[in-house]
Order: sequence, then C-alpha cells, then structure tokens
Amino acid sequence: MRVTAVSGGIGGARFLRGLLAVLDPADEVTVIGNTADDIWLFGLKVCPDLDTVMYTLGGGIDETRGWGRHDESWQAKEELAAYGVEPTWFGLGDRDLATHLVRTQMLEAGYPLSAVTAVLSKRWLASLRPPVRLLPMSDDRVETHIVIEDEDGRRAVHFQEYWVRLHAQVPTHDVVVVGQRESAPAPGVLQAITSCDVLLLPPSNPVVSVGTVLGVPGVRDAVRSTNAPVVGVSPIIGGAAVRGMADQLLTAIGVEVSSAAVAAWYGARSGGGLLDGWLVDTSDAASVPVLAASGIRTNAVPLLMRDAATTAAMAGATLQLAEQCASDRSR
Ligand code: FO1
Repeated sequence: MRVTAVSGGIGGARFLRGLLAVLDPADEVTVIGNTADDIWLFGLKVCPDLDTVMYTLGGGIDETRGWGRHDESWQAKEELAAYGVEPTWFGLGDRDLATHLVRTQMLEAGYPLSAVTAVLSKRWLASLRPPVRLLPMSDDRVETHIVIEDEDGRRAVHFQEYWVRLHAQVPTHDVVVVGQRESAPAPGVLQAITSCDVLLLPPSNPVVSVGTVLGVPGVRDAVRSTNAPVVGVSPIIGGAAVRGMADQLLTAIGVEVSSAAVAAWYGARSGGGLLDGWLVDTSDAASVPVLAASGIRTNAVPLLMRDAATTAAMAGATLQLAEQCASDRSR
C-alpha cells in the first residue's frame, strides 16, 4: 500500500512514527513536508519541519523539546550570543548545525531543496521499513509571515519570530505566505498525491503546516482528483489546540477553534473540498453526525498522542477510516 502524508513539525512527525508502527514493511510512505517555516539564519537555511520529520523518524530527535537533536550542546549558540549577533531567541544546537551546513552548502552549489533533502534523508530514513521518502512541498522559497499588532504598531514578522520569540502571545491579524503563489510543487509531490492508495492530513497545524502545503499551486487540485481516500486528523481536541498554538492562527483566518470547524475549513471532497474522512477525539464525538451530514465520514477515537502505543492506535484508526472511505467511493 502506498501512503502519502502531508506533515508539519512535531505533531505530524509523531503521528508518522505511529503510522510506521502499524504499516507493513512492504508498504511505501511518502511525506510531503512543509517548508514555509524555513528561515535563513547566520547565512544558513534552516528547515524546521523537514528536520523534525527526519530526526523524529530517524531516532535523532530530542523527545522533550520535540525539535532538534538529542544529546545536544549549544556552544556555537553561546559564542554567537557573545558576539551580540541576533537572533539569540532561536536555538541552533551544535549537532543540528551540521544539517544546516550540509543543506546550505548544497543549495549554494545549485542543488534544489528536494535533492538536498534526499541526501540528508539517506542518513536518517534509509534503514526504515516501510521505506519513507521525504519531499519538500516546493523547491522554491516560501515563507510564512504573521501580521501582528503590538506597541510598535502593526507589522509582519517571520513565523519563527512569532512562534519562538513571541510565543504566539501577541494579537494576530493575518497569515501571509510569502512566495506561495509563485511556487511550484517539488518533483514527485503531485505524483505522490495522485498515485497513492491513502492520503493523510496528520494533526499538524492546519493553517501554517498543512495549509501551506495545500496552498502550493496545483496541490489542492491534485488532492481533489486523487483516487485515494483523503483522511484528516483533527489537531484540536475538545476546543483546544493539542500542541503549539493552532488555535491562535485559526482565529486569525476566521476559523472557530473546534475539530468540526477545521474539518469544514478543509471541506468535504463531495462538496468541492478535500476530505473524505475526519478523525476527531472521543471528547468531540458530538460533532460526528454534523460532519457526516456534510459528506465527511467521521470517527471518534482517542487522539492524544501520549505514547507510542496510543499514537500507533490512532494511526491505525486513520487507515481503517481510509478503508471505509474507499468503500464509500467505490459505491
Ligand atoms: N522552537 C522553539 O520553541 N525554540 C527554538 O529555539 C527552536 C529552535 C529550532 C531549531 C531548529 C529547528 O528545526 C526547530 C526549532 N524550533 C524551535 C522549533 C520550530 O520553531 C518549530 O518546530 C516549527 O517551526 C513549527 O512547526
């Protein structure tokens, strides 16, 4: 079975780890990673979501932080701060730096991000069964900026400044994905969507992780046209974002913070949207009939990824729902 999954950072990567645990070694997984979080720092290209997927699936992640490398040290970060260079609020660990150095070196030699990601993935993903291919959503530069308002007035800040320095605790007016309209899907992305057997939208941030991938010209149409069932997993449990600040950004784009509102925002494929199936937490079971009536087959299962076992069970539930959706579609 060929499974394609869109992924952001921490939540998506953890979900994928559970997915690998329930798939057969003969299956194939393609991850389309969000690159709109990317940031140039100290002359280096940092791709947080791609790195979080590689490190999480490849065993290099720091489990407590959910990002960056375990057994990390911060000497270079301290030295940079000693020179007074900014930003000091974004932690680049010494081990993590090697990833950005290799990536930047290859980009400057003219390799596209997809080729760079293939090389970096060899180290982290090559031994996985089922095999996992990680594709950036685009080889073009796409950057999420958030329009905020504070004592300095209204201005756009890079997503990482909003997320890491401001902790999303500042009035948010809009999400602007710079370069998205001009971007093209990276090689293999559209094909991974149209030729897979199951397409999954994991519980990553619907606005700045999944939404940014879907916003790459051509991707949404590919999702709507694929023969594979399209199943999403709610990142909202009981009216609150599970991790990070999905709720804050949903409000910025006028979407209510609920699993039903996020599903409606993705839309039912039968109504011109994207979803055939939607997984909500048991605490949101009341939304199942409403969503079913809108054309989205919805199941309620425990969605909190407490540990490997609950995450694997949740991933298993998405595959079961995909099967139900596939039989719906074959009718
Ligand atoms: N998140 C933080 O909250 N603080 C950091 O200093 C930080 C550094 C960092 C470095 C590399 C990297 O790949 C991720 C990093 N993150 C940090 C997480 C990152 O902001 C988020 O994982 C994504 O951008 C959101 O999905």
